[in-house]
Amino acid sequence: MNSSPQIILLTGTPGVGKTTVAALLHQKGFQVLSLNDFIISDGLYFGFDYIRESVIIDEEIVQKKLLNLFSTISGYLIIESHAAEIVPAEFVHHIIILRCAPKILRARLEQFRKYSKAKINENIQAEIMEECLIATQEIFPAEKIIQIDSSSSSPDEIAEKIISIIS
Ligand code: DAT
Repeated sequence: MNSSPQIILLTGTPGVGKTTVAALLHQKGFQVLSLNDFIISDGLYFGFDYIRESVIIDEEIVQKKLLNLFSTISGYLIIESHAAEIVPAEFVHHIIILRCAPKILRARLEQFRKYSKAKINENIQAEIMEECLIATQEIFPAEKIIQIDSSSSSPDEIAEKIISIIS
């Protein structure tokens, strides 16, 4: 099938709720891709950075594989990723950045993640410094970027907001 999917990027610092909201959107009938799962399952990385506790992504091959995938699908595709800037920009319809109050984010990361203290602090710092927002603003026009606060809305409310943005 020759097609041109419309990508909705769901991004934000780890712990803001991307996976949870993406799963709800999938339940509601949307096509969803976890970029991290895609990278791991297809081995699209050079190795593991033990200091930063994250995989070292082979961005070029990820982009090639994404373009292959995009040529086989149509309609909306929600891509959930911390590293939104890897996704070929010409397909991106909207970028949804989930945000979270640092105190709440810390509680989530301490409760649900097996991160070291250093990794938790790094993520809190990234949220305070708006790193995801700045990274997306460098690539995408302001009118495509929408921020949603995950500290004050439930995952279901956020999913519904995203659906209303798409429609
Ligand atoms: P991410 O995929 O961005 O790393 P997640 O979906 O795994 O984040 O969520 C981290 C934890 O926070 C998870 O245990 C569920 C909880 N959570 C997610 N969104 C929430 C929300 N809007 N309100 C309260 N808790 C939330």
